[in-house]
Amino acid sequence: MTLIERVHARQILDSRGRPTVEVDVVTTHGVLGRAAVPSGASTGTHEAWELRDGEAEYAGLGVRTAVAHVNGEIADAVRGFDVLEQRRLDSALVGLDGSEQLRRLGANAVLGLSLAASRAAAACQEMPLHRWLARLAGVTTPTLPMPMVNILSGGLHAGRGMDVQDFLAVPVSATSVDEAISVVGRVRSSAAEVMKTKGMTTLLADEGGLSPGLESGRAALELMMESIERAGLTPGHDVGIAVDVAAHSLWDAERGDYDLTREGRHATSAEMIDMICDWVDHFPVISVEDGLDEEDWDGWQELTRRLGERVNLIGDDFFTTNLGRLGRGVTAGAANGVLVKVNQNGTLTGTLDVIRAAREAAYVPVVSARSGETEDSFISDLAVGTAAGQIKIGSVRCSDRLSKYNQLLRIAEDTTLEFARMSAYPRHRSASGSPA
Ligand code: 2PG
Ligand code: MG
Repeated sequence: MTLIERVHARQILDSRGRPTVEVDVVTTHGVLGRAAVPSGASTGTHEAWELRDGEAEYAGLGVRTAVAHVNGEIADAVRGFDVLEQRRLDSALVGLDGSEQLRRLGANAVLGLSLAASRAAAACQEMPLHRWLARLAGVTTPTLPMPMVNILSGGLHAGRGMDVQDFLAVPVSATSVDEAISVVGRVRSSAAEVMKTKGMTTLLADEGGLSPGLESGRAALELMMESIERAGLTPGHDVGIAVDVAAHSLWDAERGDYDLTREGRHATSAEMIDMICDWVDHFPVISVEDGLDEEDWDGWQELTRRLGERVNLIGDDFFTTNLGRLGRGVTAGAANGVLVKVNQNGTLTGTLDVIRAAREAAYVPVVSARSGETEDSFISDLAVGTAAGQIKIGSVRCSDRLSKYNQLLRIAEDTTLEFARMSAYPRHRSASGSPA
């Protein structure tokens, strides 16, 4: 049977050594579904609420209260629920919490249960998780996603060594997910070689990327170009560049502008837009995430007017995987893509709804990890099952990242699944000028 019999949550550690919630859901036939909750560093104000204990243990970051909520109130409420009825379960959880942003029970408590239940549901039906998620999402043709892979890190993931948070490689000419991972692996390794020859440190940032501490975005893009070429690949043709500015972390609320500390200057919204346009004009930048602050709506509209026909403009902190904010963005003509993070939303069903709404509005989704991750590879199945077309996991280093790449490789053994290639980049033209 597929009814929930037992629920057990525990406090485990994430890739930054910080506590997070793991939940086990066991059905009446003893089938186990287990899931762990990720955690961000550069977070948006409108994200679902991560409940932390605020006590001495782990410098206030313990999650024992959230764990107790799962083992107590949530377990009592969901016992007897059918794991096959994910929407019903998730709306019961949201109703039980009853607060804005799931503040009362904690989104980390609610999400842990939600994801674990879906794993149990897949296991009960002896179905791979991505197939079950496809069914929940109403997707008939799951696909393997194109990865965007972190090479250089800055911002809150690398001690603010660079102002911009992420420079990523997109293996645009890859014809399989296997090849895609191997191509970006070459770029990652050659970036380390280039940095060594320049006498730079090659220690790892939070997502396994390198942290060259360069003073400007342009300098980082030049390093990306050199790394791609040193790997024997052609920038633009073989490998495109994606950037996550994570501009909310640069926002200076007092001055109402952006603090580019490493560049030693402040920038207005218009200057940020000019800077991003300059990158797109001079480098094979095909995707820009959070180019502006989460409340800079006018700026987002202008950025979309200037670049929306040429590159993917992805809202992360801007949309926070929130249906209402995405809807507002669509109406305003702000951005043309949405980052999808399960813990920004708080439930699996809510996350699937955001992906569906994005698709209906012709906004491209990017299923994404958080900078604080565990060995849980749920998002790989989510990206495949929803046919999102893109996934952002981090660098090809560290087990918390590799668990997800490796899961993609496992899923890819099902040869009936197609690789999305560049389908999530409708604005991209290959070097020959023909649509990709
Ligand atoms: C982001 C994510 C992942 P964080 O900004 O896109 O790179 O970072 O989890 O810290 O929000
Ligand atoms: Mg981001």
